[in-house]
Amino acid sequence: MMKKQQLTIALSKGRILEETLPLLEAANIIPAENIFKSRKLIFDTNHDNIKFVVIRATDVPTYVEYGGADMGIAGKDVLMEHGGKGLYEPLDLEIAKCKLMVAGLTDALPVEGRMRIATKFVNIAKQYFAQQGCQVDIVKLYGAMELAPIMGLADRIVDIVDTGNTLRANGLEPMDFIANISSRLVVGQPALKMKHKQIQPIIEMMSEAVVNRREG
Ligand code: PRT
Ligand code: MG
Repeated sequence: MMKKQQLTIALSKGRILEETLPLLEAANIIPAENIFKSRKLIFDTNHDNIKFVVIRATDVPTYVEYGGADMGIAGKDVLMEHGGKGLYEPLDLEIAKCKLMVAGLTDALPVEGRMRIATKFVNIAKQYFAQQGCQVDIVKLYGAMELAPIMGLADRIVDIVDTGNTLRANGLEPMDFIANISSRLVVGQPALKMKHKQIQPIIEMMSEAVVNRREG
């Protein structure tokens, strides 16, 4: 019998990890130790040929694109911002759902001339406003986007909104909808070719788990 190939799955640490593990478990892939209680970056699983790497959400598409991991799980926001080059996206996991929105101060007036947009999603914002035929200047921030309009750094922000509580708590409101977001399973181009036999049943089992969860 042919030896099983090594398979590395990149997981986003942070808020989506907790919802990710049950879906992997449904595909019978279970970490060998508690990921939340460890400072390790690489985790063994119940399969001696499958490993997890647990990294920043924004680094997941990069790892998978360059073959540093064979497949990964990341938010659609992160995948859109990355651009999706070299990534195949076979499955919507329907977890960590939220929306990408344009937001601004409550009762903000329409802006005369070029708007200034603060966001960590620079590529998404560029593309969105270009589609709207709207000339904007984009300011890259790494967090707490809500602060930017309050401090006069920007007219609007592009950010993730779930309940809207964070916006409201800071005197902002959602204005324009950009996209619905959920987490996706991604597979890299090289793995898709070389490890298809190994990956296909995993996708199928996870897909079943997504349906069961939906119909739960
Ligand atoms: O924290 P780090 O810089 O490492 O990366 P990250 O912020 O991208 O990771 P993490 O773990 O915070 O989020 C991972 C993914 O979760 C995102 O890429 C989204 O796909 C998804 N997700 C789902 C969310 C939310 N819901 C969410 N509510 N990500 C962020 N938020 C934040 C949002 O930025 C805002 O500050 O929650 C706030 C808004 O929530 P409401 O309920 O107040 O509207
Ligand atoms: Mg975060």
